[in-house]
Amino acid sequence: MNKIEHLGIAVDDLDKSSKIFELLLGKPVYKEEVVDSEHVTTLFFRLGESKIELLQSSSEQSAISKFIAKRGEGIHHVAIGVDDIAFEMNRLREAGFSLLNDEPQKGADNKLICFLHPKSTGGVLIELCQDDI
Ligand code: CMX
Repeated sequence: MNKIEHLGIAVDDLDKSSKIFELLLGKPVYKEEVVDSEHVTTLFFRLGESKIELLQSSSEQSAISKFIAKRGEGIHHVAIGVDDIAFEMNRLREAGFSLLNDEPQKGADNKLICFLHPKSTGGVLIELCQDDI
């Protein structure tokens, strides 16, 4: 595990929230991506070695839609960069964490990803991310 790769923030309205974060961070969005498999549209800001990802739901089935209905807008997940996602998934599974995927999945921003259930991590949704190159 090598860094906080990004913080994911669930928002109702990407246009409105991207203006707030552009003003806050003093820089523009560098990437917008629709992730059909997750039913979300995402925007990314660079922040040193890390990023901030804004996530807006594109369907009522999405995890973001459910999260906002229950908890409102705000920090949704912490993504940790890893060198070897298969190794970390095995290590965490053996340590008793609850992984939401058996195999790494393709995620936004050219990453291989795996989520850990927040019930096994003290209430924080954790995403593992490895560069998919
Ligand atoms: N952070 C912390 N807790 C969370 C959470 C989150 N992001 N999302 C849900 N929870 C909590 C809920 O509050 C609830 O707790 P209580 O039982 O105490 O009320 C519990 O987890 C179960 O929540 P739920 O609303 O019933 O939701 P589900 O169990 O259906 O799903 C989860 C929860 C984490 C399994 C699901 O959101 C998931 O699969 N997430 C991974 C995928 C994802 O988040 N995709 C969007 C981002 C994609 C991207 O980054 O590109």
